[in-house]
Amino acid sequence: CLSHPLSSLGARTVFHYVFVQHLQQWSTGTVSVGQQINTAEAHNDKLLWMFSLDYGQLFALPRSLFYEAILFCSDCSAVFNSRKTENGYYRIRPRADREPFLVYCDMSDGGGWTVIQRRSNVVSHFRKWADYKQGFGRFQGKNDEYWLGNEHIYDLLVREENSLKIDLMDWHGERRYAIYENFQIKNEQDNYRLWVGTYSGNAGDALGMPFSTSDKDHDRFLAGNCAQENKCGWWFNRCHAANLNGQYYKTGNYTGRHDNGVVWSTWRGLWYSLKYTAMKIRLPSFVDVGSGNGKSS
Ligand SMILES: [Ca+2]
Repeated sequence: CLSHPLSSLGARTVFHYVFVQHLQQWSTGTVSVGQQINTAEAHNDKLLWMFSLDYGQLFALPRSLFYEAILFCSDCSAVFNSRKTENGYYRIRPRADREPFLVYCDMSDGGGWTVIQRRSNVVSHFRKWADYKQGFGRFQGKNDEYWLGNEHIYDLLVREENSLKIDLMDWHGERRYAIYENFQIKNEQDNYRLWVGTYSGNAGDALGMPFSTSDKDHDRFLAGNCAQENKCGWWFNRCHAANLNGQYYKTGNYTGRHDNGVVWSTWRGLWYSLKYTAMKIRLPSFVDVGSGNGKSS
């Protein structure tokens, strides 16, 4: 996560990261930074020390350790603030006690957006609870699509209040967006129930409910299973006003037994499947310190 110069970082920026200690070089126990060691794990011939440090603590580290550090940002806002302002995939770590994972960082639109969902292609979304929990899709190409995973999304959202922005595009290239303040999801015991605050935007307001998949039905459709009908997982009600994980129709308008397309009904209705969608989150307090010129494309 870290890039030079150190002094450009906010004093309160907190990093989750791992030091790789080569056992041949340093004897066990020589690394000690206050009481900040969360865990230490042995992996082959290396010892991984996991810390959560702020800028002051980081700066106080011995230089020899510093250069061995492998740093992970907690989200794409932290990536952006470390002056990595290119769109692309970055490995982030919202929780020090869990493994880092890849995510697409949208550094346009003000920068610092952590993208939790992208649609644009042909990855099947007809998957069970476990897949939606862990995440699926492709994490390489510029246009790859994925679901980040409900656990990862939960870990990203649990730390602080986040805004959700949804980007939509139809088959004529027309774009709309929806912004929700204070986007939260509950944990798995509460079926990743979605909660959103104030809506703003030009796409209309179309969200609510717990998460459902074909094997775990939490919707309000008593006679059936919305996730089965729509062939995907989503926060279904009876069944939906929006479903960005729906079937990908390459025609825009579609017909069928069920309104199971990539749908945002308050904009294009239930029988229009969108060409591109993304869901992305960012701290409302995020300040674009990277560019300093307020650029947003
Ligand atoms: Ca049902």
